[in-house]
Amino acid sequence: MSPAAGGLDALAILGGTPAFTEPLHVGRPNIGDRAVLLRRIEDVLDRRWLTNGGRFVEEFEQRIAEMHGVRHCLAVTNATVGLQLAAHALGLTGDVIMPSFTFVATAHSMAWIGLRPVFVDVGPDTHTIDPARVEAAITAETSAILGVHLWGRACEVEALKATADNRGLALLFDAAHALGCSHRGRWVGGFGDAEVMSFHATKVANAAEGGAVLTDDDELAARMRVIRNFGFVALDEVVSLGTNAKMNELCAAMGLTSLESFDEFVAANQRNHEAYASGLSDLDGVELVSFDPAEANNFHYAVVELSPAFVERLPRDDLVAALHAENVLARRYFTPGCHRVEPYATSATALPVTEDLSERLVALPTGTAVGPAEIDAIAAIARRAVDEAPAVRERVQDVIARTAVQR
Ligand code: T4K
Repeated sequence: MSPAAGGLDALAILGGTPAFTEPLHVGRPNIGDRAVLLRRIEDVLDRRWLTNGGRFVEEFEQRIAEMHGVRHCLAVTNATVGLQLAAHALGLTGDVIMPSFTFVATAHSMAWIGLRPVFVDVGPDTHTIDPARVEAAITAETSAILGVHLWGRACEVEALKATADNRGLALLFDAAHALGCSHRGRWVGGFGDAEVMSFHATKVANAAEGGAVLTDDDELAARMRVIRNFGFVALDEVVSLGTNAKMNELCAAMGLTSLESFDEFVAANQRNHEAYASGLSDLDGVELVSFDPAEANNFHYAVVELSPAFVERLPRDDLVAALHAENVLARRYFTPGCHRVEPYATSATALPVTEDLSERLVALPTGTAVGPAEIDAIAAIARRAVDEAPAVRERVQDVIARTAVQR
């Protein structure tokens, strides 16, 4: 999609024409080779094997396991359920220490199965769980640490592993963002007891809905296989509590097709990342979240961090409002931290780094649905919004005041 003809006459929030005629989303799905996907769907229908351990699910699992050098991969309905499957199979009880600065699914997945999320702060530069805070939060009730490889940048896994080992805790990773990412030259997927990836439509490679649990632990994998399928070990033989966490063949068909284009998707993301870096380079106080060139990353999140001086001049939410008016549906990932949403907010303690970051980050559209022309236009909108910050702020305040009156 290209910017609307005529370019940016005036900011749309100030009465101009929106720069884009159609919305630009964060999380617009990447679509692989349609012909291949449709052939696979025909195949599923011809074989009349729609779910419960079909050929495509097995192939999908093998590809992911090979790609990340792990012994086991279990395809599941989504990452939220994948986290629950791993937590249940590990026999977790009581408290699970995790970052608040993450998508709410990390916390909800544990709370939904009766575990208590204990939120700790993240590092201001890493955006991932701070190992020192983890150590300080451990009590007799703690059974596990759940790290999140946010933006595909791996947690400080060595420090977390040392703590987990010393204190006898399980170690899980929410690797929803980390398909095809590495840490110190090792693929994500094999760290801790298990790692869980997401193949939701909005992820770099997708199965429409889907997830994958990766582990090198043979026994854990065997337990999870049983639990994933209602506790069955053989026909009519149930040996434990179980659930239905199985991925179906149609999702696996999409997932496999998507994985085949993974390199192409990453290349588009990387090209976009470079376009944002150069387009935003002359804007003071705007820093693109970067990736270590020594590691593999999927570049799936184009996130900018605004400096405190920037947000003083133009609050992050006002910049987002200006972008939305132009049909650029930037997102405030992840605002607020999980500890500030129910059911966790009532018992929340302050997490200064999380609260600060959650007011200064903006996720911008990337993926195969956008390219350098759109990104140039987005950068131009941001520059213009900064130049006209007082008017933008006033306009946002006006709208808020009018909305309050209407209520
Ligand atoms: N852990 C972490 C760290 C995660 O980020 C996530 C998911 C999970 C765990 C849980 O994984 P899953 O259980 O979902 O496998 C989206 C996604 O729904 C969510 O999966 C993702 N993280 C999160 C970061 O983003 P929302 O509510 O912010 O956005 P949503 O789903 O409404 O979609 C975003 C935009 O994408 C929309 O503006 C429209 C567009 N879109 C979306 C879909 C689904 C499309 O154009 N087409 C589509 O099919 O959560």
